[in-house]
Amino acid sequence: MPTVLLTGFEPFGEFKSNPSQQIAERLDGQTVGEARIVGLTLPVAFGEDTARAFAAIADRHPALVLSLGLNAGATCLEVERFAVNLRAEAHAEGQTPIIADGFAALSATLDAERVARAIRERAGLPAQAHSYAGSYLCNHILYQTLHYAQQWDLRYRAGFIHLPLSCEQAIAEGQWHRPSLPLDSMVMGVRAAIEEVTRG
Ligand code: PCA
Repeated sequence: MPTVLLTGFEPFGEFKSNPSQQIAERLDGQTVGEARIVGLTLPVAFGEDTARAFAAIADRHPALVLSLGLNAGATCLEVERFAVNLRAEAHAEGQTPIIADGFAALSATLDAERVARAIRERAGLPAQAHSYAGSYLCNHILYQTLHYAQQWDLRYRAGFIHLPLSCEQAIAEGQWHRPSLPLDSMVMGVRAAIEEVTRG
């Protein structure tokens, strides 16, 4: 049975929770379609995220590394097409390359359009393919997992889904003026995404 490494992030910035962490924890140990899920929470810190993710990749040999993160303000699930070779610290000016002499952008090794359609049609949730994952930790983990696979000739696929706030979080954290989706629904959306990528 193939393994899917499903990563989420710890809370960061103004947020006290992160739906990506909650979903990775919720699906940890479960079977989705034909795949066994290993859920992993990553720190929102450049270098610490990859240290933890690379150790899990070496240990678990996943067929798919699907990373999740929060994009407060997103109106739907955003399946990222690209990661760019740029990183910006929170509240700092300027951007630097993630990998010196690395490709300017790497394409997620899943079909973002197909995954977004599967989330809409099978989970009944709004989702769209999206250009790229920004220049903070979410972009960093996607770029790094794609680069690591290339560098070591590993055969896993890698992708990223940005999530809106959960409704529960929006209410608990005074964020009700921003768009949100129920956490249970987003769990179904992520399950649909995993099924779509891992089925034959
Ligand atoms: N979202 C941030 C980092 C962690 C997270 O959940 C991002 O979009 O980069």
